[in-house]
Amino acid sequence: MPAWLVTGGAGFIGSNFVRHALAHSDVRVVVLDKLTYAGHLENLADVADDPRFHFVRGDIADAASVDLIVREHQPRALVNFAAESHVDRSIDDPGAFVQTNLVGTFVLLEAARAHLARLDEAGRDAFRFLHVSTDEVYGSLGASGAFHESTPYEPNSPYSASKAGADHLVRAYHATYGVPSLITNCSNNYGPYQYPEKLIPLMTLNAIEGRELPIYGDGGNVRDWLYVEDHCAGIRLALERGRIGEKYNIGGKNERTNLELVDAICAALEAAMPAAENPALRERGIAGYRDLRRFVDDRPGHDRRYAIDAGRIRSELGWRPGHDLETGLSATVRWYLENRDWCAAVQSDYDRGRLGLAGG
Ligand code: NAD
Ligand code: TDX
Repeated sequence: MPAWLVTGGAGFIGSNFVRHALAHSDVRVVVLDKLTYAGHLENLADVADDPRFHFVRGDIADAASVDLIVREHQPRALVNFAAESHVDRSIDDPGAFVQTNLVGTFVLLEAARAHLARLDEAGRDAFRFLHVSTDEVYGSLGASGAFHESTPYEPNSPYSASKAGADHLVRAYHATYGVPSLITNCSNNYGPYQYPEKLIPLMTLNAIEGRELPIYGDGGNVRDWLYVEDHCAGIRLALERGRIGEKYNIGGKNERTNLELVDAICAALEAAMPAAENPALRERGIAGYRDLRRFVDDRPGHDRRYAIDAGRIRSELGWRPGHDLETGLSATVRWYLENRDWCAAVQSDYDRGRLGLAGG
């Protein structure tokens, strides 16, 4: 049975992808993850006993460990999710982003090149390197238009610059060394197991606890939201049927301003746990979740709008998102309500305080 080496598989999207891959493909899944603040074995608890699942703790920027894992597991595919992923943290500590996102991807590409050189022709034909990237590499949009695969890269944060650099390395290793690679560029994901530093879980948990909902700037910044399972399905399609050397944009055409999204979270929470029955609000005389909203200092370099044109993956690979934002958001809010132990476990060193003002 072929193996897929999934880096960053203990994080939000990676762990959802591991579940998706084990359910939908006849493969072994080997996860390589450093278990940073964002990576947790709890995210993989339900697949831990699957004989097709194997976990290795390690750093993608450590060439010796990566080489060892590749030699031992002889992967048919390497899917790279491992990254420092939070824009606000990249403003406070950009070095970690360059190290993991750029140097780490370089180390993986070198390992793939060495692996390919050891394979026979059939093995080389079958191998794929899929690099999971983001729409943030394209920069910021005005009021209209959408990112296409041919949109020039104009990253604005240390996070997106490090992801853009990694994308360029992946492209160069295909052009120069023939590494059979693909890149996916996806919009904002949401769903279960997302670390509570990101907008949707942060707002959900703050609201449940009756804490303020910090909206950066005027709340008019637009993001294009996609349920994580739909992203995972797109990645698997690209891996199994995508054209080598191509990029595929993935997004669900769910543009919302941050203010609209926070209001939708409040509405979903009101349906699942009415504010009137929530002691955290009742004790403070707060009537509704929306009353917790506060406008706070903007994020430095805050991209105004993202929107994805996913025409290529739709027409070439038949990808379609299976979740609309309203049902996906309700399911996500319920998941956070029902998984408070998980929330407490992953936030042992984090209090949801403001990050990312160092550049301001
Ligand atoms: P995440 O922060 O939840 O998870 C990242 C995972 O990578 C964690 O398990 C962490 O332990 C691991 N990791 C970090 N540094 C590592 C290293 N040096 N070696 C090995 N493992 C390491 O991130 P996520 O939101 O799941 O994002 C996964 C990928 O998808 C990232 O590459 C990100 O750029 C990309 N992406 C994310 C989104 C989104 O909305 N979250 C959208 C598009 C693309
Ligand atoms: O407390 C907050 N208040 C707020 O207004 C937080 C955490 C965020 N925001 C705003 C900033 C953004 O406009 O909400 C929007 C979403 O913020 P994040 O959840 O931090 O996501 P974003 O910066 O858009 O990046 C995300 O999508 C693309 C992921 O974190 C990246 O990994 C991915 O590449």
